[in-house]
Amino acid sequence: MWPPLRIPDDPSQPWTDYSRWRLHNTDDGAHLWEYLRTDEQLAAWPQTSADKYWAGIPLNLPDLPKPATPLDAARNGYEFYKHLQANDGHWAGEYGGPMFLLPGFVIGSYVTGMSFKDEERLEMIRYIINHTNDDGGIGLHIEGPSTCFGTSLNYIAMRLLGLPADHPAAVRTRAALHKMGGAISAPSWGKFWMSILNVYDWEGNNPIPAELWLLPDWVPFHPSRWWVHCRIVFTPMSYLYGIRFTAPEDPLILALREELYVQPYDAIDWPAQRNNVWHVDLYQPHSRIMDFANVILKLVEPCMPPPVHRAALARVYEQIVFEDENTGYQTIGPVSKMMNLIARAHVEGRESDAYKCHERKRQDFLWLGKEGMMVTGTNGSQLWDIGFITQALVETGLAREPRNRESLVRALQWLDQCQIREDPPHHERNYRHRTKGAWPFSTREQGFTVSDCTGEGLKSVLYLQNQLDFTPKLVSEARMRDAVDTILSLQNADGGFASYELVRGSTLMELLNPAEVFGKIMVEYEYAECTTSAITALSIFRRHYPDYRAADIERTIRHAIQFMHAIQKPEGGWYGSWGISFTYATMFALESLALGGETYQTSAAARRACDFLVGKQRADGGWGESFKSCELESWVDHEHTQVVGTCWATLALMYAQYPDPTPIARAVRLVMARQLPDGSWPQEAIEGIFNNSCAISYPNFKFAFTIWMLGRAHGYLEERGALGLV
Ligand code: LAN
Repeated sequence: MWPPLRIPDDPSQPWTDYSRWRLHNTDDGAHLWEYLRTDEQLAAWPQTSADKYWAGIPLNLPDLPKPATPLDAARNGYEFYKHLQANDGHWAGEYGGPMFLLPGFVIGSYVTGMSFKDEERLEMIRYIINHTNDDGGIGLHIEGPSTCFGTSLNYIAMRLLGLPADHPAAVRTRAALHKMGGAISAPSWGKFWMSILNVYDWEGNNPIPAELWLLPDWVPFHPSRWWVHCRIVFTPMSYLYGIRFTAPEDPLILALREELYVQPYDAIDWPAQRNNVWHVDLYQPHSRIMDFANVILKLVEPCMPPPVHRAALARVYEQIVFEDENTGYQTIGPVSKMMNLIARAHVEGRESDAYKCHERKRQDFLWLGKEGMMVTGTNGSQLWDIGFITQALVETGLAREPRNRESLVRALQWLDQCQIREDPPHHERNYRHRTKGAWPFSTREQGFTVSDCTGEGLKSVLYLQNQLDFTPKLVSEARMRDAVDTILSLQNADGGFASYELVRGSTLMELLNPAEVFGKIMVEYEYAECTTSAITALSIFRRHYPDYRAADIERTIRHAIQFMHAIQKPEGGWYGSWGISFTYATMFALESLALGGETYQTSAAARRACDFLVGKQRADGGWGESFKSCELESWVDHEHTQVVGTCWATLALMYAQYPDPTPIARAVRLVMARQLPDGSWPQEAIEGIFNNSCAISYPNFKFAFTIWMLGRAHGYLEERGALGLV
């Protein structure tokens, strides 16, 4: 148990001294929030504008001249955004949203004997309280309705972190949990974490068989064929299930057993809970095959010869070590990180190097926001954010303005160090796709190829190096070719691109999706966004380097465009899986089609897409789409118009050279009207999504896409003599 904390009263105000928090960016772009305890430290390390911005401390910048044109507004936007650029050239940013990550961090730390600083504990509790819904429960993500998953795990997290059971916030959340019938009906990942903590019996879990890793690789449902996130989470899960890891009882664990349920702990019929999931949590119910497989697996489990089980655990453990070593101990994301840590601490002990490396890397996922401290979806979205803003600046012409040049050179330096130069150390044996030449989503150390991050990284470098005359040429042509080779290696047979790897298994595998709360997690799928990024990156690359693998590039682009045509929805839009949703993907799709010569005038598909978007424009000139579009895979309006969504839709229309400037001018007016006098835009609704159901924040989008849209709209309207419409 961690030492008691003194809990302040009002969670709407910081519980620590926010003037003492600093964001430390390491050389390779990792984000570490530090709390300065001494006055000497404070004097030596002043708070930057970025520290203040993300912590919600007003920057008190002077008002900028009122913009007369869209380009002025874009320029003001970048004047503000430059204040947030780190010295090393990238833009840090909050990457929160999911509410199931922090509890894993807390439980994993608790059971392995790692603590947090008191300031971190206080701000984590405050974060949870601030993201508690009015009914006392907590959702899958910050904008979602209360679920048993969110409520039970965050209740546990608050209690472990030091919130007393009789604190009003604990009382309220416990009451909400009891209204759902208690923690028994948490979905499988909730059951898993609670079993680790010894507050849920392992008998209440469906089997998680490590033995699957003993099957030969060619078996269609071998774990190496699963979506990389699913595989990397399943691996340590199967290990910890296989050894039935259970934290030793202590008074807090015993108290939680009383608090989490409406019936006495010992009276719970655990096997009867395996398929018991609270209805709000259930996004993807089990298939019959899944239920049947679970019954069979449960029957054969006791018959498994111990040497086979031991061999399976040894094989799984090897994969865990490979993953840790390939990623500098952060693993692909925060869920697997804590599971790997528990396994490594169990086998190698608390004095081991693995334990210490894991402890150090835990910090990369803790982010201080204005509502408290959260755990982020990855160790940041560094590459993704720098990719969009740099392309926006070059396309709008702002990059060439002398006031912005230095900032762009720094951005290029950051992009240069972020490219991955080699394949991972454990490449084949860890079933990894090549990484040489790729750009990752966050940092080079995290080290996973993502198809569209490679596309955006390459495009940014091409824009900065080949389209501007004042930048150093840091990324050699050979390294750009490596990136192209990686992109080309990622096209699937029907022309589409998936997220991290080639599609390795059948979509029928989704019938075995055990997670209940997420859709589309079992195998890779091809995505509109990933496919378009490959098309645009390759198209721009060949403009500058027409000789390199010209035939391969031509074939790949053509095939990818065919794929985009095939997945266009009958209504005209494209479904977006990572941003919300049709507005997001349709923007990328129309950009790609335009690069292949398809615009409103020349292509029925582009026309249909534009008409679809124009049909969704609201009376105020903007667009607003809800994350529910992603759950339902069909358009759902947001209650409010959204600046970021408006920019996506407007960019889409401009890519397609929509002939009537009126909708574009109306959108520009709306986005300009929402700009604050210091050049920034206020945060609106959440922008991103994953696995159909979980929203995730991209707060830097409100700078990149506004600047991009306004700057391009200026040129578009000017060309058509329509600037006067704004
Ligand atoms: C991300 C974030 C980035 C995102 C894009 C680059 C935007 C996308 O175009 C490709 C897929 C990718 C890389 C992606 C995949 C899934 C992630 C890693 C996330 C949405 C961030 C968090 C999420 C991860 C799965 C969260 C942990 C949850 C599990 C179900 C394991």
